[in-house]
Amino acid sequence: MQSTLVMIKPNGVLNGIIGNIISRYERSRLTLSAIKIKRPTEEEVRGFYAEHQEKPFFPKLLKFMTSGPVAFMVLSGENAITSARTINGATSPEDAAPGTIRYDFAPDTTRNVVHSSDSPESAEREIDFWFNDNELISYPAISFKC
Ligand code: FUP
Repeated sequence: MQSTLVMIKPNGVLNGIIGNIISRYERSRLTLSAIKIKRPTEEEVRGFYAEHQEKPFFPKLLKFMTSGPVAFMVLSGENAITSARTINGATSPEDAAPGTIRYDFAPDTTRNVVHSSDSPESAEREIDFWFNDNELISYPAISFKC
């Protein structure tokens, strides 16, 4: 069992596709261990995306990520990190495969609708960044076999 940090970015929340996005993860047998919605502060976004602070696209990313509410969640299941990233699609929507979230909804790379952790080390750091241990719960995977 693995966990990953997923964010539905402001354009996903404001355009009412939280349910659509969560359904995709659930259909891949990922379960929600935690979820909350809040508008991140500039300081939080700078800390979260510290590795990108010096990149030319950072000011645009910072403005976008602080522009509205973000849905933060921890998804758990077999290969949760790879599964969530496959469902999301490539970072740039032009490279995203048909059927992925970013192919379907992302207007450009900055506003690419979702984030999910790229490694077990990032997942640990990112989950810890947005959640306290007592906000996480684990339960058996869904089988959908009734
Ligand atoms: P990802 O792992 O898919 O979230 O992608 P990165 O960590 O490479 O990038 C983090 C965020 O920076 C992306 F979600 C969007 C933004 N970004 C840009 O705006 N332009 C770029 O050229 C690369 C990333």
